[in-house]
Amino acid sequence: MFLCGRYRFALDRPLVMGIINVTPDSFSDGGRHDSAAAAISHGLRLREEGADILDIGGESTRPGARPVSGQEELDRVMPVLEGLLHCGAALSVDTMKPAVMRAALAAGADMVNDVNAFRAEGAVEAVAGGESGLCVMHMQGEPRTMQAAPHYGNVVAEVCAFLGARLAALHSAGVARERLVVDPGFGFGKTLEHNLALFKSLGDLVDMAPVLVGVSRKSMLGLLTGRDVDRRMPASVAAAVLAVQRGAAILRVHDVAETMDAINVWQALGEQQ
Ligand code: HH2
Repeated sequence: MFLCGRYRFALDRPLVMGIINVTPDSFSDGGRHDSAAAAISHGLRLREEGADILDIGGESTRPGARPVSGQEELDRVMPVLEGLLHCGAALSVDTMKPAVMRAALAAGADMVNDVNAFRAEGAVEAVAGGESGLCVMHMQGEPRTMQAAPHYGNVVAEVCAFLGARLAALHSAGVARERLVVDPGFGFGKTLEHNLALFKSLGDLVDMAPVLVGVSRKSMLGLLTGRDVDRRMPASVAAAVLAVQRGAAILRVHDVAETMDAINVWQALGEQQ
């Protein structure tokens, strides 16, 4: 079971988290939904297409991205959160900032997705109370510089150890296990080889907590296919199905309808075997 604010997901089927970037500079859809009205109508469309969770982000984490101030992030995220509050999907806020976490939870957000794994001062305290879902992601370095020279001795062991330590920190702050999901953080301080090793070892993470996978339209798929970002949907859908096969519980995707179709077909054909 995954406890996610107003929602309790049984995890008897993969969940789809649709991405809403309210940013001018996100790598694949930057600038497309940067007015609140556009972001809200995009969210409603993703919900109609079947998204279980909508992930609202007001700061791009693409390699080299410029950090934004807390106020700027709040101004981007809060109107969208309020506009989608009763759309029928759980609402997640993608943020590294404790002040944004607190404001979003107070306004009714169901989940906090922190690519920094709640390491900022005050982040654990900001989310410890209540019943919100929490995504704990691995990142080496910080977005501005993380792709400069990623290095690991053993990437899978190091990512597992990091996530285990962050889960322990959250448990000891009183966070129930049912609230937590982990994410190896594809593309966050990782080369293609690191990403491939982690993808092949998703099964190692599944024992720790439900696993969220975010590979949608990312550059690792560009490297594998030679496609520009606006032509990576088929590769993203293929990777989503493989992630589910390896035990992923939640898929963070831009293309909700296509991902839902692929999962439904995979499940129906799989059940016939
Ligand atoms: N990837 C991105 C942002 N947030 N959160 C989790 N848990 N896992 C991910 O893999 C992940 C994430 C980057 O993708 P996107 O939101 O499309 O772009 P940007 O950060 O440029 O807004």
